[in-house]
Amino acid sequence: MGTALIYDEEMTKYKLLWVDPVCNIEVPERLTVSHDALVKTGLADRCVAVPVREATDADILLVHSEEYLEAVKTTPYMTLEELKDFTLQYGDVYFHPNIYHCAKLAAGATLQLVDSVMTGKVRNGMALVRPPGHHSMRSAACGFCVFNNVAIAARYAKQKYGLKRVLIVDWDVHHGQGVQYCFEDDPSVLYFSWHRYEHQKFWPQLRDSDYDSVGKEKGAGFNINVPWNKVGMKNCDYLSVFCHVLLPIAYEFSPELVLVCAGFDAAIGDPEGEMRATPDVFAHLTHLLMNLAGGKVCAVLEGGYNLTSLHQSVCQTVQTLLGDPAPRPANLDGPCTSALESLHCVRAAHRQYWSCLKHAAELPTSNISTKCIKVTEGEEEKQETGEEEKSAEEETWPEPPKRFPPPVSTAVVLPEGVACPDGCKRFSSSEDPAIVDKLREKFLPESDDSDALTTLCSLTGLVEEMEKNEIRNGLALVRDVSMAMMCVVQHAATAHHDRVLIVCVGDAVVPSQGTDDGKTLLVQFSNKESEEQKGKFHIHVCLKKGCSDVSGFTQAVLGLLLPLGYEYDPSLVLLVRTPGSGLSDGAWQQLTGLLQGLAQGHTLVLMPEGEKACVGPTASSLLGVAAPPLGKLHAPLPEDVAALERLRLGLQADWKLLHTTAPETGGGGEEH
Ligand code: Q9C
Ligand code: ZN
Repeated sequence: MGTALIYDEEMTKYKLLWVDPVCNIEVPERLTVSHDALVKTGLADRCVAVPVREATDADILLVHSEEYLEAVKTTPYMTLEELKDFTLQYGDVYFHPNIYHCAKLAAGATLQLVDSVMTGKVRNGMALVRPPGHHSMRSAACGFCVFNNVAIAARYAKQKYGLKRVLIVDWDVHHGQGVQYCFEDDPSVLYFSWHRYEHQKFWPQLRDSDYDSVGKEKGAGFNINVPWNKVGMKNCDYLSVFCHVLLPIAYEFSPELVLVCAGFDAAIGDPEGEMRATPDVFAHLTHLLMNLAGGKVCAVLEGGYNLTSLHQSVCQTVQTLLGDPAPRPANLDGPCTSALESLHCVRAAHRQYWSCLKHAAELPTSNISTKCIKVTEGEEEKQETGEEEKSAEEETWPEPPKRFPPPVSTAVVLPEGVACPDGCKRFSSSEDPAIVDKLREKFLPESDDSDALTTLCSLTGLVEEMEKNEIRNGLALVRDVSMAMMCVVQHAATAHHDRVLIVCVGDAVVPSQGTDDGKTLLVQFSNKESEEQKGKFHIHVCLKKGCSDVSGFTQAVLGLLLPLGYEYDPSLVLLVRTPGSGLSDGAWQQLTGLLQGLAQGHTLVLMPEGEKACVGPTASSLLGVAAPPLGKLHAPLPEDVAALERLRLGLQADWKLLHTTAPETGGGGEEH
């Protein structure tokens, strides 16, 4: 199952015809550079090309008023003066004789994408469109947008495929107020947006864009706004909001389809956003959504005005949709104070609606509220740092490194008699006698179990192949998981793996030796009440029913394991399942899928021989098949939520990505 790419050159055939410094950034080249980059990198060739179509009147009327549609219909016949006049009634938008045609194609392209994904023709996809859509409202063009492509698509998907829950993730740097207004009272469409806000000083300067616009009536809780009150937000700020707000709520919601308002003006170098996230962050944002809705993710271009960061970000997004492993996340040095203030406010505003946030801190006292306008009348405060402030467009950053998917995706080490799952490769390493002797001496001194020795030997070989990027990930059924784990950890250190993240599901005797020097980070999930925390690198997550409560487990994975994993940035993930872990296949597949955003997808899974039935589901997740949806999650056990919160608080001193509130300094002024 492939990835759709929807594009038509026709959508480059309109442009600004008069002088307007507000609109001159929205140029046809936005589309051509993006598409050219996909062609040059060979990514376009790997996608399924799906043709665009014109949205019909009926499609457009799903969101827009008849009067507005009829008015737009007359624009192709207008003179230049009439177009200018027509434009004047709206804000930050321009018309052109061909824009109506392009707007129909942009909406139609989005619907073609939804159809391709919903009918199973492809797994996911991206539509490269102009004009964008998320600012346009029922009866108004706005912010370069004419028809609300994604809003139309959400209504269309609900109507045509009977969907009950659609998630819209708007990672464009502007607030998609058009989408918010469309679904404000509708609990079947969950809308999430982060946006440059600056205490309402940034366009579109709406009170409605703040964190306390949570939706109305039945839709209360289904509108999530994350206002950025400072510019310069980085990868860490974005990932933190995904881990601590979007993902927990999205998993609880359990969408049947994910639509992304995929603007790239939140990336570094963009003159509108003035943020500092690098293009590779979009690989991670995309990856983190790909296990929702059974992988049904439709990304639709919105903004993005720095042509370089735009095409780099588009490539990162498409390459991830295609299933290539994400690059290692770099420099996650902790969210900034302003981002933490926003995070705190959003979580507080939503805690009454989502059980995953039940224990979130209450709204901060007014002095750190994001509403507090710290800027003095008129001029922006400018901290004189001596260093000249760079304008966004002068910003430079290295080109994201090329991503090479290893020749082998998934290697398996299985006992004879256990079939090799489709798409995987059976792995056995040539048995170098010197290595075999060492392994025997260390791990099997007084046994002559040659099968066990062969398995250990294969595991060490597998670790080396992953380090060389010849193999992406692997899976092994072993007799003694603890011993295999020990063997892999010891070998990884000699095979140049700088850091190994060990995720252990269930009770096992885990090696505590060597987990205090930072070369390994051990996170263990079980129902065994643990003694005190054993230090920064040995973390025990205790859940009352172990891993059998899917809600509690999911919450622990999203709010604890993922941020720890991202901040630790391992070069290898060792995922260990112990006998009788109680974890359902679905939750296990989610875990396996999510962890592959780390370590360039280098995950080695160890399972006990008794769990043969789990080989198939695990292999499928390792191969990049989306995990099946977990269904709407019920509230986790209150004691688990409380325990997780305590654990998170206790670990905050060591792990910055676990913070969800700003330090109480009274003002929260310091920045980056
Ligand atoms: N500098 C999209 O990204 N102008 N639209 C703002 C403040 C409007 C952006 C002026 C920007 C519209 C789809
Ligand atoms: Zn934008």
